[in-house]
Amino acid sequence: MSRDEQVGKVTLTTPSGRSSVEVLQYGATVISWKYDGAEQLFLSRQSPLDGSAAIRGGIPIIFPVFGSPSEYEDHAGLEKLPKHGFARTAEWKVIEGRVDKEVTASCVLELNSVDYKEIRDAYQWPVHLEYHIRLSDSPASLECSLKVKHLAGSSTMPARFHVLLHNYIAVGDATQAGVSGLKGVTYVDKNASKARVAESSDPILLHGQASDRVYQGGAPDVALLYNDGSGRQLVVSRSETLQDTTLWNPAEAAAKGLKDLHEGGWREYICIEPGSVAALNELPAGQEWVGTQQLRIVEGKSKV
Ligand code: TA6
Repeated sequence: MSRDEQVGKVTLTTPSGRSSVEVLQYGATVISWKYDGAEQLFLSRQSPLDGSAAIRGGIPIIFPVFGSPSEYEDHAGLEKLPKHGFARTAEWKVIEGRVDKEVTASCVLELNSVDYKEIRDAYQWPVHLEYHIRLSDSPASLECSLKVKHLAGSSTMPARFHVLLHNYIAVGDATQAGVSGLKGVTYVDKNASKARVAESSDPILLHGQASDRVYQGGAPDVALLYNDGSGRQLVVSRSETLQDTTLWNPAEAAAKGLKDLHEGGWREYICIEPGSVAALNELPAGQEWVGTQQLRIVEGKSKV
C-alpha cells in the first residue's frame, strides 16, 4: 500500500502487480480498480476530485439515506441530510494497510460521525463507520465491506439508515451491455414513480433506455455482460444484509442534466448497486451492522 497524504489517496497493488486500486479519503471513494492494466470502474472526466462535490464515478458510499429524505413517508431523524447522505462527501481516515499472503492487498478507512459538526447537526445518532477494501488477483476481485456501529451516547434510540454501494461499472457501450440475475425480482421503477413490476426478462438489455430501478430483496448475484465478443462478465455478489439492487443509467436525455458527467459518459457505465434501501435499518445502541460486496471478473469462455 502506498499513501499520497497530499491528496488523501491510498493506492493498493497486489504483489504480482496485476491488480491495483485507488481510494480517496474523500468519501472513502474507490475511484479506480485496474486488473491487468484494464480499468474496471467508470470515472467521469468532469467529476471534481478535490472534495468540492460528490464524485461522479467509482464506488460512492451511500449512507445513511438513499436518495433524498423527502422521498420517504417515514424519514424521521433523516430530514436534515443531503441527498445520498454524508458518507460520500466526508473526509475518512486510513486505519491500516497491509499486504497479506501473495494475492491480496487491503486497507481500512474509518469515519466517526461525531468528529464533524455538520454531520452531528444533520444526523442525531453517533455512528462509527469502518470500510474494509480487499483486492485480490485470484479470483480477480475487489471486496468492499462496511461496518456500522451505533455508539449510543446521548441518543439510545436505534440508529436509522440505508446503505448502498454505488458501483459505476465501466462498459464499452451501455446500449449493448446486459444485466443478468434479476429475473423474477420485483422492482420499483423510479422513473415511473412507484410502479412495481417483477423482472421478466434475463438478461436485461437497456438499449439506451433510462433505467432507475430498485430491485427488492433476494441478494442475487448479478452479472454485467459486456457483450463485446469477449464473453467476459463482472459478477456483483453481496451479503444478505445488502439484499436490494439498484440498476441505474440515466441514458442520453437525463445525462445532459448531469454537469459533472462528460459528453457521452452515460454510454460508458452501468450502475449495479447492492444496498439495504427498500426499508430503513434500525440498529440498536451499541450494536453493529455489516454489509459486504464482491466485484469479480469472470473471463469469457469463448475467446472470440
Ligand atoms: O443510482 C440511483 C440514483 O438514486 C439515481 O436516482 C441517480 O440520482 C443516481 O443515484 C445518482 O445520484 P447523484 O446524487 O450522485 O447524482
